[in-house]
Amino acid sequence: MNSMRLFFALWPPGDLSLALAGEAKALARRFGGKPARVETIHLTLAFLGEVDAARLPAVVDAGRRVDAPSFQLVVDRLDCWRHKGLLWAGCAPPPDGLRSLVMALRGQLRAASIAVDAAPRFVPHLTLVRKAGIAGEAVAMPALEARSWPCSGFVLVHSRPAPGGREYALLESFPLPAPRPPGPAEISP
Ligand code: 2AM
Repeated sequence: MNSMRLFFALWPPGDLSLALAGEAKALARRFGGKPARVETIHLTLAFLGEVDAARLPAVVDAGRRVDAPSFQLVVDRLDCWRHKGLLWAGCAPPPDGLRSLVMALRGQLRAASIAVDAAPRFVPHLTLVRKAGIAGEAVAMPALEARSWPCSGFVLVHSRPAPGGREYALLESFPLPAPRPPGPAEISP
């Protein structure tokens, strides 16, 4: 099988990626590990893993069928998974718009019989450092300046092996429309 490692993600705008790459370097200086490169920083919505390349059109089609509005994220916290040596940025709490998007996307993938590698609980995160030396003791995470991120689209990404790790090629973008204004029945007097 000619396979491709694929995932759907939110890709931050350039200024946010730059700011988060700066945070990643500072965290790696403090805790050790490998900081994420600016061009790789993202928030995964659904990880498909290895997919037969012949299924790519069906994957793209599932993305196009997603019916969910744009929303605003505020990236405002740093956290870690000590057992994985992973430091990440996230938002507390994740907005409803993000949850709706993930549910709509996963629903379309399910309908197309495209398998998703899903953790029991979806924890939206942007990985900043891998292989950090944080296994042993409790880690006091530094504060993170809150930054807003208008999410008006998501992308399908091809993860390919590269000399320094992996590189990500954006295969397709899927715009998210502005939220619909409330209908007459929803307007309170
Ligand atoms: P991570 O940053 O927490 O490792 C590409 O690998 C993206 O897919 C990363 O954001 C990664 O999350 C995510 N992902 C989710 N499940 C994965 C899995 N089983 N293997 C590799 N990456 C996974």
